[in-house]
Amino acid sequence: MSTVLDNPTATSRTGKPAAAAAEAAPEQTDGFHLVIDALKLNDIDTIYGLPGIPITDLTRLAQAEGMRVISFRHEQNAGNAAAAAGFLTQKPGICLTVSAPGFLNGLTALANATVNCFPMILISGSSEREIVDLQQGDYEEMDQLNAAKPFCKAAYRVLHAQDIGIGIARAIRTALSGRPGGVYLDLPAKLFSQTMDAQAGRQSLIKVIDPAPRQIPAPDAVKRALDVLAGARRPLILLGKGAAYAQADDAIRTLVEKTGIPYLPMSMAKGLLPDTHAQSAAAARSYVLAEADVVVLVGARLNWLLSHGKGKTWGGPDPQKLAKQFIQIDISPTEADSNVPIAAPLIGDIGSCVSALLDGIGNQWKKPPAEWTSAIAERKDKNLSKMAAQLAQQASPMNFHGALGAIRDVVKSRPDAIVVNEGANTLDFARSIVDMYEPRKRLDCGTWGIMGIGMGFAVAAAVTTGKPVIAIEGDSAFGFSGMEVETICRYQLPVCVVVFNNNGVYKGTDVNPTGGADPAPTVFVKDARYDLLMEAFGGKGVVATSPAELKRALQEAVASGKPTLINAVIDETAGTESGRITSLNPQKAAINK
Ligand code: ADP
Ligand code: TZD
Repeated sequence: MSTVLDNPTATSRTGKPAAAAAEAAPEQTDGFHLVIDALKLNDIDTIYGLPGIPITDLTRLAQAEGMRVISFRHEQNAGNAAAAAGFLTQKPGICLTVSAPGFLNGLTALANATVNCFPMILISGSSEREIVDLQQGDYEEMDQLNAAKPFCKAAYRVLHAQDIGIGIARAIRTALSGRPGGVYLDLPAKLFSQTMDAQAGRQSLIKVIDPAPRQIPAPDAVKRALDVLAGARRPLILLGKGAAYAQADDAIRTLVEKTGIPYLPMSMAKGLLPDTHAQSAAAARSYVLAEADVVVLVGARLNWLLSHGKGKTWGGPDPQKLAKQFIQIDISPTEADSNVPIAAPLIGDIGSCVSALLDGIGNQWKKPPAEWTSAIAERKDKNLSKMAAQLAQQASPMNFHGALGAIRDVVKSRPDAIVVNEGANTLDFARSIVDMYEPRKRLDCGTWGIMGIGMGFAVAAAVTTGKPVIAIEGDSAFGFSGMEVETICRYQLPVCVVVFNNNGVYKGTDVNPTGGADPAPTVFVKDARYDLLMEAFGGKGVVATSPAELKRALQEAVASGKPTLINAVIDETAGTESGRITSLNPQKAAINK
């Protein structure tokens, strides 16, 4: 249900005192102002974008009207920022782009947001419909509405100023309700200068009421889930980024602690409970996935990141033969059975579902058998002490463990800092080494394993929270969005980028097999000075060659809140091809030439 704005406080758009303007002619508004007013009415206070025809004045006016406008160097980064803002705040992040090429640059981010279930709205200006539809060659001509459709939950276009309120309301509701995701909103150039009576304009705006309504699970589904769980001898709770997004932190923590069930966080669910929690089974991941007999999925999909719920990772070729059962809490009813049978789907929002389980459990719950929890503890201890030895390494140039050990210490002392992380080895090692202590403090390549989210996510994390941001970046990964260090400097954001510089994609040791002058495809300029990129824009650049140097530089950066880039010199032989997903690389066939 929605209400119209009936008591607005808008000022005259004519520039004349309101009373005089009213006498002269009825107060007017236009498409530009209606878009801004509609966003503000829905408590959206920030736009991530890149100006140009036809939206330049929209960015100027939005700033003039008190919105924060964060202007990027490439639309993909603005889009990634919007997506991360959506994940962190449960409000759709807004990305604003120009027509065709700007729109297409933003589209990857829109698709990535949708794949990751992050709410965002890509608003693009577009060329004139009459010309586009007859393919008469307009400036930046493209049928953007249709191009966007496969990459988002819905795509809408507004043709008349009086429909702007409806268009924005529909975009917000679609992005947030059910499974969150990306929405495209097409605003043709002509719309912005359309005028209408200001009072009628105000009344056309909609404040979206309850855009993500709670979805209460059915009592019989709750009972079924509890029955399955009660029969478990080796239960496991698996927390995904849906659980982090849901902001049901207390209920989730209570569920874990009250049941005593060991839990495993997916990478962006780290910190929902501190990684140092006694019930975390992260350091015994392979063991618990293979051995658990009942797994409660909380906002986590059984996709490639979880080996599709089958195979060796899960203890055998056919988990059904092992009588492994899944309980799946998800807002999307079609997620169940996507990869393996789900014994107990629990459909609803995570807060409501977890609360319903807690109500059903009452105070009678029997904690899991000690042989299960002590077997996990034993493996955890062994793996953690093995890791502690590796982390203590002080080799220079650094390896991944030495460098990440230093970062781990700094994050421990600043648990409020947000970690952004991308790369291959840099991602895989950081995910397991750097402990997180608070919810929604870790943002990474997510469901696609996409490179290029780094600086966009870092900007959004800093803008939405004001907290320090530590971006742990492979040198290849950093390159995808590296120019945004200028944006970070321009807005003076508390972001410290740590580039893991090992001279290439994965590592820096490949050679051209022909002996020709071209370097191998995975190799970069050796010993590049990424730190100077930050200095070019007035930020601080540091070279760190040892864990001690890296730790000191990072501590200083976080304490100062100043834009900093630490060029962390990593041994170019460290790391493996594709990090931990080498197995997904197609094998070269043994062909005789
Ligand atoms: P991960 O990559 O961490 O395993 P996924 O992105 O695969 O997590 O899964 C997130 C899941 O969470 C999606 O299936 C999505 O439908 C679900 N989800 C998102 N928000 C909510 C919510 N508020 N309540 C219930 N489920 C949610
Ligand atoms: N392009 C995009 C958009 N996403 C991708 N995932 C890739 C290309 C392929 N790719 C990976 O999957 S990881 C990676 C690429 C290019 C970079 C790995 O090198 P790095 O990290 O320097 O960032 P490490 O830590 O040195 O391995």
